Amino acid sequence: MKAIDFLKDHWRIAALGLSCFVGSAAAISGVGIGGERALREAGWHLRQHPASGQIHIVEVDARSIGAIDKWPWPRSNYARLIDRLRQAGAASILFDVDFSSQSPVPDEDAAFAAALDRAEGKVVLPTFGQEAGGGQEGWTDSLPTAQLREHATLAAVSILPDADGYVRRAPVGTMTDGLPRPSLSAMIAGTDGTADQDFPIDFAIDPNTIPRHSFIDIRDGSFDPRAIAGKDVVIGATAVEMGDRYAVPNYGVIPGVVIQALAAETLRRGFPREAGWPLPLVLGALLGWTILRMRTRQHLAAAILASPLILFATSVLADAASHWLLPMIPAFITITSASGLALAMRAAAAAKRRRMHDAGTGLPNRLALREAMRSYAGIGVVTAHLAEFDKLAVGLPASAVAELVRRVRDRIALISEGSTVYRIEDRVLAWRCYDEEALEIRLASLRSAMLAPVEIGGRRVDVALALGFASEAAAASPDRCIANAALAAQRAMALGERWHVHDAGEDETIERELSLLGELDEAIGKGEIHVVYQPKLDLRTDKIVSVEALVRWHHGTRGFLRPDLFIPLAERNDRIAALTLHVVAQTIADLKRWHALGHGVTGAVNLSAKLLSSHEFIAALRDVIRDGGIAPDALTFEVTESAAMHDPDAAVAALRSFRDLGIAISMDDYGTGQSTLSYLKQLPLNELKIDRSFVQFAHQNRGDGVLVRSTIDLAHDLGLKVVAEGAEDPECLAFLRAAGCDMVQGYVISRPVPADELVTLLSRSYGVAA
Ligand code: G
Ligand code: G
Ligand code: MN
Repeated sequence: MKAIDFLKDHWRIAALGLSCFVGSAAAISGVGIGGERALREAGWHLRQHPASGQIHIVEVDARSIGAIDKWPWPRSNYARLIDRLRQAGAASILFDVDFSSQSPVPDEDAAFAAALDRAEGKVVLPTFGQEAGGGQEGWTDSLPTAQLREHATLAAVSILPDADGYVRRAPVGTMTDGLPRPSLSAMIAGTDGTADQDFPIDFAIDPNTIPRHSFIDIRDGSFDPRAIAGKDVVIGATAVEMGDRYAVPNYGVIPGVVIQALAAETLRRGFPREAGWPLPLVLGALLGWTILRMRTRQHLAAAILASPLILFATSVLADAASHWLLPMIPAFITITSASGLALAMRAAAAAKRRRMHDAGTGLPNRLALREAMRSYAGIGVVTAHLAEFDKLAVGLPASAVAELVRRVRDRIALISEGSTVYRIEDRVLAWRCYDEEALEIRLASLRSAMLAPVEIGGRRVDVALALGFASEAAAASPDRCIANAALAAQRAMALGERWHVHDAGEDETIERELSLLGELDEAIGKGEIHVVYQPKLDLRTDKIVSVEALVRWHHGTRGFLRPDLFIPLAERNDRIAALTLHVVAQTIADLKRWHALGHGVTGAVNLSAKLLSSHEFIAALRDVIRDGGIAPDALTFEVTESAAMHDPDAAVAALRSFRDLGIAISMDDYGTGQSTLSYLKQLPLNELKIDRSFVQFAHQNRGDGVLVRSTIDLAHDLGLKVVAEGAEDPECLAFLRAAGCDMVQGYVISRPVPADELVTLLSRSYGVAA
């Protein structure tokens, strides 16, 4: 379990690292600026609050313009305004009105200058920044006329929209011709700062709450002076036709003078502190980590939903509480990425969980077992193979089969000592074993538990289990161990054992068989399958009258392979018909050559029991005999006793069909099976071959001798020819001759030899003296 947790945390750390990287990359590349603005606007909405009331606006509004009815206004109007404000006790009087050119009437300027003088420096006049013309770089300020600025303080009222046309920031001061000058807002707020420094305007302050007065009302004294006392008064145009209007976030297009007032209100709170993105990114990383660590779906959902709110609230609170402005988008991107990765991880984990479970029963499957074996070691894997599973699957609905498997699982769980039970195949359950000691006892109790039928949907179903075991240490991989255990249960089933322990020797056999099987198909084509012949001597004529065809495989790399090795393999894997047809064809070809040389010899081919019930084989055999162009009575099939015993009716039918083709039938290995001669009477036989275990010592061993002699007599009574096989010495041959045997096959005559060598044997005579 530890190892898995560790891996999972690695995953999380990597996911967090990636998320932070994406967040940082967004910050550095500046792609988040739109989001940052949107976020800030949302924050302003949330924190929206009224202005302080310290700053008042005197509007050059439509009504005033209508009342004065001359533009530009004669400057005596401004003079009267200043006097009114001064008398009302205004703290400062700041103009956002252009006085850079002289009035057409000099008296008007003089009146204004006099009012400025009376105000004793309380009045601030604006300088407007504009791009320097005439090919010069930088900015120049257009100042109020010399006559006016003599009695006033100057402040910059430049407004610098962003590239998208929105005004979001205001300068603290401007630098003109090497001369620093404070901005109007800095002047009102009394902020010290560096020229060319700027700051973000706080649009949480509602511009509509800044107290406003119509110019004409102030000029004419129709206002409450107490409202103005101690206030900073900014005078500027708000009438649409004056054109001094700018787009700002959240409030549409507003007059420049209002922006000045807002900027001043902003600074009155203190200078806004703009933090870099790394600080909020750390918060984003912490939240991202929390998201990545959530275990349950509910917690994850809560973390994913709460994190952006926390980030947003943090930014709003930081601004509200201490005028900190935090760029949040990189942190947002970080948590978004972490959320995405957490969800992806969850989806992947869910998919994995689905892959690791059997759909029918919900039990963990082979994959899950393999995974568990990779994580921690056990002693071995035990498997339970449900006998007759196919019958159950056919006889019961799918849900009942699943229920049945779960019931079996429950019984296994009673003895598996807390081990998880896996369904590794439809019919095979498996669990892990951690202590071998009581295993056999536990399996015995499982077997006795299985004696009670399982009740499914009112039906009682008997389930038998074949059990297998394979050691984990002995297997090269978990997969291999599982396969070994499954194979062991299958072996137990096939062998009728209670349980079977896999052993490595079986592996080797299987491996060899598997690779041989693949090669066997090719071997026939490549000419690696040969046929050798062992003569049968006719004791009456002392001539070789027949030969037994014995197959040989000269394997390219393994050398000479004995038939005991590959015949059973071919039988189990449906290759025996092809192989036998090959032997038959080869034997026919060789017989034809010998016949041509004048030797009237017959050939015997061994026939596997499997072929007795194969209609395809009989059909193909007909073709081979026809194509071979030889009289079928030159052929004999040797069939073992056990083959004929296995399914007597089928055997009789098959042998009949061979006989109908003209082929003689010989009973091979006689004496090793359970049959009696009287039983054999029912089979269409021509010949009996007494097994070499009786023949070999018949001349020395009295019992064998009696057996061989009586068998010969009885066979003769049934009209069968008798062949004694396995005669190795002349004394044995003499005994068989005396016993009246018809033919002898054995080393005393010849070992099996290739077709060419046989020709010389055929012309020899085998007299008693030989
Ligand atoms: O001498 P030898 O090792 O070939 O014989 C081993 C066994 O292989 C014998 O029992 C023999 O019957 C069997 N055998 C040899 N050739 C064939 C064949 O072509 N078909 C079958 N089914 N068995 C064969
Ligand atoms: O079962 P079948 O009759 O097909 O057996 C033929 C097998 O008997 C072949 O493997 C062949 O090599 C073997 N064989 C034939 N003659 C003798 C013999 O005299 N002694 C021994 N030991 N084996 C023999
Ligand atoms: Mn044989």
